[in-house]
Amino acid sequence: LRTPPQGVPRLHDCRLLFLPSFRRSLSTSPSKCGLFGKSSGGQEPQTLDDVVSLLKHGDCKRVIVMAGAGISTPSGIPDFRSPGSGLYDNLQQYDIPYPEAIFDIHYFHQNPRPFFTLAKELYPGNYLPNSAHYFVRLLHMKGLLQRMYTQNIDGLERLAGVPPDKLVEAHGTFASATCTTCRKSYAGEDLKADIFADHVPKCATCRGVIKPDIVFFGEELPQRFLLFLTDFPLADLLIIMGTSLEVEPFASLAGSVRSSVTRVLINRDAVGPFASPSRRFNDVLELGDVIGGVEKCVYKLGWKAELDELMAAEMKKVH
Ligand code: CNA
Repeated sequence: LRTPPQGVPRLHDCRLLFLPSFRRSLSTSPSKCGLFGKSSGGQEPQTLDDVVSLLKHGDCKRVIVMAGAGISTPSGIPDFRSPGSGLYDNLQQYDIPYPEAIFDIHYFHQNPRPFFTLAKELYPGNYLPNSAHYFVRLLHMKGLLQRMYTQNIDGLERLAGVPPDKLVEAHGTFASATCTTCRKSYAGEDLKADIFADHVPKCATCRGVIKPDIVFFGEELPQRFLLFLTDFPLADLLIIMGTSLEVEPFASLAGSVRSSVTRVLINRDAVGPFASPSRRFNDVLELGDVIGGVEKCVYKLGWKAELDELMAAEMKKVH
């Protein structure tokens, strides 16, 4: 594989890192050849209407979606950092020394129990996808999705029918697991009974602890993450939903689309480059609830009936 594109310094290190505060230094200079607001003579900042028009008129056909825990809070899964409801404000029961310890590989080797207590809570099967997940499926059905990069480990993208080849589960998955001692592979299902019985799953061969293939702080991201090297330079629209952009190297992906490419943030608050002076002139912020933002977009695109139909059909399958 080639070296990462220039100006994306953090992406050469594919270990999971937490950035306590936003201090990125990417080259996100204002676009010189941007697709600025067509409705206003080409000089005004872009709006959601401009993005809708790009999609409707076939000007964007390689859409990349980046997502985080905020797309799954409407499904009932807490995120990390939302004040009050986020996991980091509710970890007292896990008796851990600092919040990130729950996903810290060094801490896990000393004491895997807190992680497995949380794993029981987050385990796929307990929750259903919502319209944010199905919106991405719809982008795929319309032939517009280049790839979805998700930090989520809840499996809701898969459940919503985003095909595996269109998905990069950047922080891993519960679908498979590996013995931390002998590296024997397991299917995620093999661990389920132990996790639900509050037992730490142990390897049948060596009795080592089996860890779901979730990427912990300090661990390498999956090989598939390297698809960003070819995906991001090709992208013609980037939609970012429900993430604080505080975890590297994922967060730096936001800076690796071409500067002429519109980036849309659908999130409760402005984050990452959208909250910094390096915000691009053609960035679009849709602040508020992610479901509201997605539904507004879907409505403007004229896809509402299709999304409703898709969700109704999928809900029938699971009930
Ligand atoms: P985060 O740091 O907790 O940030 C979530 C972001 O989403 C924040 O900016 C919130 O304001 C925003 N948000 C939350 N709910 C909504 C909503 N309803 N509408 C709009 N915005 C909302 O989470 P990130 O994903 O950025 O951090 C990456 C971590 C979180 C990854 O390593 C994940 O594995 C991990 N995580 C995943 C899950 C999951 O799989 N569902 C749950 C909790 C944590």
